[in-house]
Amino acid sequence: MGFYNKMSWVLAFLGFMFLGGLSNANGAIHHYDFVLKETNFTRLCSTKSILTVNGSLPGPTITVQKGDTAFVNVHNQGLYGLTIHWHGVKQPRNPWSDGPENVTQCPIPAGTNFTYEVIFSSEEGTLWWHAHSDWTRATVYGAIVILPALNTTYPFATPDAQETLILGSWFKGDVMELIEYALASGGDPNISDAFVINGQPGDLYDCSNETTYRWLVDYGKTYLLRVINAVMNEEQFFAIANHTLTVVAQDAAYIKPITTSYIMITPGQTMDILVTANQPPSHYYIASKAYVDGTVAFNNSTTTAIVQYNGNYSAPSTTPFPTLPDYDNETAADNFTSQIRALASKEHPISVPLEIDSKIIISIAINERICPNSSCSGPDGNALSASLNNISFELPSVDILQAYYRGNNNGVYSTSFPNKPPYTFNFTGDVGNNTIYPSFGTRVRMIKYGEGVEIVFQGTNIIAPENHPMHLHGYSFYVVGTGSGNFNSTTSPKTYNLVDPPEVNTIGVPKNGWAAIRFVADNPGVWFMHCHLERHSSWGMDTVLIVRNGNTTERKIRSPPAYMPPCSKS
Ligand SMILES: *[C@@H]1O[C@H](CO)[C@@H](O)[C@H](O)[C@H]1NC(C)=O
Ligand SMILES: *[C@@H]1O[C@H](CO)[C@@H](O)[C@H](O)[C@H]1NC(C)=O
Ligand SMILES: *[C@@H]1O[C@H](CO)[C@@H](O)[C@H](O)[C@H]1NC(C)=O
Ligand SMILES: *[C@@H]1O[C@H](CO)[C@@H](O)[C@H](O)[C@H]1NC(C)=O
Ligand SMILES: *[C@@H]1O[C@H](CO)[C@@H](O)[C@H](O)[C@H]1NC(C)=O
Ligand SMILES: *[C@@H]1O[C@H](CO)[C@@H](O)[C@H](O)[C@H]1NC(C)=O
Ligand SMILES: *[C@@H]1O[C@H](CO)[C@@H](O)[C@H](O)[C@H]1NC(C)=O
Ligand SMILES: *[C@@H]1O[C@H](CO)[C@@H](O)[C@H](O)[C@H]1NC(C)=O
Ligand SMILES: *[C@@H]1O[C@H](CO)[C@@H](O)[C@H](O)[C@H]1NC(C)=O
Ligand SMILES: *[C@@H]1O[C@H](CO)[C@@H](O)[C@H](O)[C@H]1NC(C)=O
Ligand SMILES: *[C@@H]1O[C@H](CO)[C@@H](O)[C@H](O)[C@H]1NC(C)=O
Ligand SMILES: *[C@@H]1O[C@H](CO)[C@@H](O)[C@H](O)[C@H]1NC(C)=O
Ligand SMILES: [Cu+2]
Repeated sequence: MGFYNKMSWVLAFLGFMFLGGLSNANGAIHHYDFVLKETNFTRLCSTKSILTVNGSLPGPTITVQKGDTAFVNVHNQGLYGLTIHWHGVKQPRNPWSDGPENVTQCPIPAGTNFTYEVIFSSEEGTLWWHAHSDWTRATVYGAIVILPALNTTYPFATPDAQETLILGSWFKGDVMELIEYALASGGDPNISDAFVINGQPGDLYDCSNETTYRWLVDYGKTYLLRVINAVMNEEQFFAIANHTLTVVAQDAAYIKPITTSYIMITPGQTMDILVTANQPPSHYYIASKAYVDGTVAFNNSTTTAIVQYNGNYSAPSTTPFPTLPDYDNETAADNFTSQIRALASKEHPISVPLEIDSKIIISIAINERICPNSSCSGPDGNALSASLNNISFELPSVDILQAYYRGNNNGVYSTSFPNKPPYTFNFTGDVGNNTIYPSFGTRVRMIKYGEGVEIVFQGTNIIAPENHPMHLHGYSFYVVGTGSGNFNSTTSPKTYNLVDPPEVNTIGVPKNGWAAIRFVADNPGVWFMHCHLERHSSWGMDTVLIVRNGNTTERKIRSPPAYMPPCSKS
């Protein structure tokens, strides 16, 4: 750490000398090399080749201080093109390095490299990075740790040490083949074969006894535990036997501490948790399993790791196991999420927009795409699909950012994403057949620089209602309200929390309910917005917000880097 920090400061000085105003003036500069390559891993009694960064699962951790910049040179030595996304990093004015395939860049072709400039600004806490091409994020992911800036500290006693646990999915087969097959057949993709903690399934699965992840702790110390949900398709309940969790941050923003025995965390979210090793020195299970509120196929298994105290004692004959809520316990999930409030202190203030210029209501639905002769394996012989405001998003083959920036849209996208659902009906009741079939297209919503924006996500009962973790790139946003049933524009806003709403980048929209978010559109760019359940995103539960330039240089998208990966003419 010491050497690395010194290197950073040398580099920061050089960066200041040579890059001048290009980078965040106050922050240090860090450099990372990510080598994407196929690597053999043995899990669940069999060996297979997976795509990794630098041969490890999870990949390397990026550690910075608030306000720093990291240059990450991605060398693609894999078999196909792909991109990397820095989940939750706002990247002020710099959509060029955001990553979603064919939204802000075309894939980095195999055999080439591309350097991302990851610009940190107000984020402090934990974020993560992952591949953003098809289902490659199943194995290409890692943590981002953002420490307090120089001369500042945590809004709680400085922890003695830190630990990161990343929850993930493991598939025995090839994930790229799996999603290609699902999209071609129209049916549900196969569920994963295991969940993993730091790449290990844990000893409830076959052949995993010896490799279960162990977190070594010293009695009496307090740890800052960073939990990241990188799972592909399921929300998670997570707990540690006999240890109390004190949740202090979510999505790299501080919250009022929540003392709890378990958390519910959706794919895309992160939580920072204080854990004190104050139990009799022994071994204790950490466990995580799915929380599912819909009638959908899901992985119903449990991944484990072990908290192991350092010292001399005999290992317990039975390792205590935590009590996790049942997989379908909505009360338990809501009880936890309803407690989350921004810290909203003098050092960590919030600024919720009170004046709203753009009000957008977005219905979220699972749909069907009609197949000729009912030849698909989804419902009614159709293919499964998904939509926002009844539009199922289609990725273009030239990135939207480039088309927008060069001013030659040329049919790449249309700006007609609607402000509200095309039909109004009882979204969360008996929806009939009217909105089962969406329309298809690459429709984006334009937003003026500086506007106060409110988006109400309205869950629907179409085909298969469930919780949808909606994620917005380029921003974090305030969750000012959530509720069950239909959003009512007269009564629902009266329930808003404008005092200490949590500031996040991913919000679980309750099953057959709604969530209202607010933000100021002060980051010009092309920003993907999508469900972080990977199968829903693949089916079209996505759209793009284009935030226009403001009227000064500091309010405009930066010039593109000298090199961007080429878009092939296919
Ligand atoms: C991975 O394993 C396969 C089959 O076991 C083997 O053929 C291949 O050479 C291995 N690759 C590497 C990079 O070790
Ligand atoms: C990375 O890509 C750039 C642009 O194509 C190229 O000039 C450079 O040689 C590459 N560097 C490495 C280390 O591959
Ligand atoms: C941090 O604190 C040190 C010592 O108190 C001081 O010399 C330095 O200027 C401070 N740096 C910043 C960026 O505030
Ligand atoms: C380890 O593996 C054995 C044999 O598969 C199994 O009986 C046992 O329950 C596993 N778990 C532990 C914690 O030993
Ligand atoms: C862990 O908690 C359980 C249930 O509260 C208790 O019975 C057990 O004694 C505890 N184990 C240890 C090692 O403290
Ligand atoms: C999931 O597993 C639990 C027990 O582990 C079981 O009670 C429940 O029925 C299972 N649910 C489904 C949908 O398979
Ligand atoms: C659901 O979880 C809550 C809170 O943990 C608990 O009180 C309740 O008994 C659980 N419900 C069921 C059906 O287990
Ligand atoms: C959440 O659960 C705790 C403990 O079971 C209980 O005291 C509290 O009332 C619950 N809160 C809500 C909002 O349901
Ligand atoms: C992205 O565009 C490229 C062509 O530039 C195309 O080959 C690729 O299939 C597209 N990706 C997706 C996910 O549509
Ligand atoms: C919508 O449908 C639900 C479920 O049938 C029902 O409880 C609710 O009252 C309906 N709402 C309206 C506004 O009709
Ligand atoms: C909805 O569509 C399905 C399949 O096309 C059909 O079987 C069903 O009767 C329709 N229901 C209504 C209420 O129209
Ligand atoms: C909204 O709630 C008000 C007050 O309960 C009610 O009069 C109105 O009909 C509701 N609006 C809709 C669209 O359901
Ligand atoms: Cu979803």
